[in-house]
Amino acid sequence: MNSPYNEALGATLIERTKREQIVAVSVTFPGHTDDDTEVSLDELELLIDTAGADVVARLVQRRDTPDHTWFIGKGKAEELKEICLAVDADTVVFDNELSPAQQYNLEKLLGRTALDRTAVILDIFAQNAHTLEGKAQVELALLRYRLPRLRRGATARLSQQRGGIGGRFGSGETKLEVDRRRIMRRISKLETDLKALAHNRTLQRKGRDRSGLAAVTIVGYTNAGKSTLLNRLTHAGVLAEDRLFATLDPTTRRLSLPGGEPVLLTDTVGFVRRLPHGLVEAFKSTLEVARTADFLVHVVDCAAPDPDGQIAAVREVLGEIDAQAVPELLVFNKADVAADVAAELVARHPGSVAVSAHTGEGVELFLRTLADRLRAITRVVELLIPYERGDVLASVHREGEVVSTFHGDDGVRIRARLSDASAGRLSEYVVHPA
Ligand SMILES: Nc1nc2c(ncn2[C@@H]2O[C@H](COP(=O)(O)OP(=O)(O)OP(=O)(O)O)[C@@H](O)[C@H]2O)c(=O)[nH]1
Ligand SMILES: [Mg+2]
Repeated sequence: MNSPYNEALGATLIERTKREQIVAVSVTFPGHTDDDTEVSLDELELLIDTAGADVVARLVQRRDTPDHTWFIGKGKAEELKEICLAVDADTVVFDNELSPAQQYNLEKLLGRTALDRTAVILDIFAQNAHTLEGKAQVELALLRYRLPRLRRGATARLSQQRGGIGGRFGSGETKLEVDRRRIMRRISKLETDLKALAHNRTLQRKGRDRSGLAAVTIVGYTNAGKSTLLNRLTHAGVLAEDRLFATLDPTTRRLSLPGGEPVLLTDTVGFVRRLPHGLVEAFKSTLEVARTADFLVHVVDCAAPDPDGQIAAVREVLGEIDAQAVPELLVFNKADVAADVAAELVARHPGSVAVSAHTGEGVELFLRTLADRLRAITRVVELLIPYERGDVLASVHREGEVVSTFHGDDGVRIRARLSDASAGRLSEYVVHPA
């Protein structure tokens, strides 16, 4: 298409594509305050912006329970329709999870696409997945989301645009049975592929375990500065951006701690409040790096509106993936822009540290603390190694810190500080676990 030349301005106008206009809706249920709702809506607005659309109006309601048909009350739904017309919205997005039926009923009433927070998060993930595994995981989550939302094509449908988040996620009209079967086949293919990829990852991890290095995984809320911290420490060159879910695929780098012992440091996908369960499920193999880590570095953004809420949300997801027992060091980041908050948080969370991944401030203390904490999760064991097993002796020296050596009749008696993993591997030589 040729760009139109505007005579009056004497210029060729570049057509601007209009961003999708969205009305955001949320319901406050008992046990939550209006403030909670606003914080969550602010975050939804960020998520929507990241997905490439604009929130042009917000609507909130207080209810005891969701309405079965509309989620909000019937009167409120009518009000929502008026607002959509007034602001010429393309799509409405609920901050709460809609059932397929509620989504469909709302779309019929409003004459435009109705979505929930889950769809927006899925959409961002879909845009940010780059590796084979990341893409397969996202596609799996998308299809599982879409399957119960397929509708027969008879209903007269929505005026509108088919682009944007709305176009990608609205309940679509389809040749129902054909599509359902096709989607189910694709889901089982993706499940098989992902299992194979996860198996490869396990093999890689076994190889890594043999290296004897402690595995440290950086976890935290999305946009907390995890990738920036990895970059600062290892010059990994990972994409770090003021954008939610910039990282989906894990990156591992070797890092030498003060005192010399190297560890493997991994940066991975961030978490968010109400991270859709289906997504956690689909990202299981990516999230393994948190569950199987020897240690977690939990990065928290001090400049965020509610750091404690973010810590709680991260811990909730860690619980969901069975990683709650992995020892954790809380690292309060962005201290350069929120020094007071950082100091207050460190005071309230014993053993935590404050850093700025951006300026490097506090990073040395963080590394020393990490080295100390890692040392504390190692233990001193006594081993008896036959003289002919020079290879075993060498691996004790490589993997641990030798405390004392005694040459006896039956072999070398060694006391060494070893990680649980190394001690386990060498268990046949262990004579005295301390
Ligand atoms: N002022 C300041 N900004 C920071 C600091 N660390 C990170 N940032 C900024 O915060 C934004 C997010 O940083 P990332 O490192 O991408 O955050 P992340 O936790 O990896 O985020 P996701 O991968 O999207 O979950 C970027 O704009 C960074 O420049 C810091 O210490 N101070
Ligand atoms: Mg990142």
